[in-house]
Amino acid sequence: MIRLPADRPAVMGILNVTPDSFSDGGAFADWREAADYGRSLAAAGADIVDVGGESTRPGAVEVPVEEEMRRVIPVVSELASSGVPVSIDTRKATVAEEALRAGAVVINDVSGFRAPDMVRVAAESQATVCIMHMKGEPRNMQSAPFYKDVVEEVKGFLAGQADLLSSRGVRHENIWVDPGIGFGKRHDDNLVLLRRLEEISSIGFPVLVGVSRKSFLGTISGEATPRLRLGESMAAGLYCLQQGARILRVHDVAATVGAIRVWQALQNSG
Ligand code: HH2
Repeated sequence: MIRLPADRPAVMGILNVTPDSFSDGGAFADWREAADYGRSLAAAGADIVDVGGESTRPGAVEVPVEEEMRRVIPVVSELASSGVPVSIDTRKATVAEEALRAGAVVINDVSGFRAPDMVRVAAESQATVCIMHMKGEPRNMQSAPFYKDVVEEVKGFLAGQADLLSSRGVRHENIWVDPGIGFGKRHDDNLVLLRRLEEISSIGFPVLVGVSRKSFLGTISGEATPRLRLGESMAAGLYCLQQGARILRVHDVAATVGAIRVWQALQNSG
């Protein structure tokens, strides 16, 4: 488990150990390089480093469990032994279990703990869990998603999964929720979710949001290259904080930490 800072939002730095992630796939030659990068994210101010070995970009196919383990476990283990708080970004219970054994303290499941095995692993551990909403699976999630009221549906799902995990013994303070920006959402669904983020906070758990470099930002600004969406990512991240988000999941840690400091100084001035 991990405790959030009481006096400021937290930053989760993204470490993708994948050949095909949408903005930074294939960046590392081996696990040592990936771990060095993770340490640099912590040095830049990340409170948590989120290690993922399977891309969840729209259309991505599932990675076999052995391959995902081979990618992430040495990195998790190395970072944890350097004292970096690690989150494991996985949909597979076996990977989550092994990552916890290697020292991870957060399970970030983009499937929102829909798999009974994932619920079991969470319940048997002391880990913090991040429940994310996704409609469908990465391979089909962007084919005609539809909601009557996206906020109500996402909120209902997150509250239901939080209840399920609580009933199995996961402590309230170890649960975070995430609306899953870009996961089975149309452009306007993403915008509405961010505008009404306070309604998601109202279910009583810290809200984590991942907007960094995502394609809805490119749709707004016209920037087609994900890693050039820094300004877009900062603007959206600060907007989320204004709407009550407690944790930002980002690629650009140093820029985000600086932006948060300025935002907070302005909030607290006068
Ligand atoms: N977004 C991505 C992956 N994991 N986890 C949470 N809790 N929230 C998110 O919004 C989220 C997430 C997708 O981004 P990224 O890891 O950069 O890309 P990819 O899935 O292609 O590896």
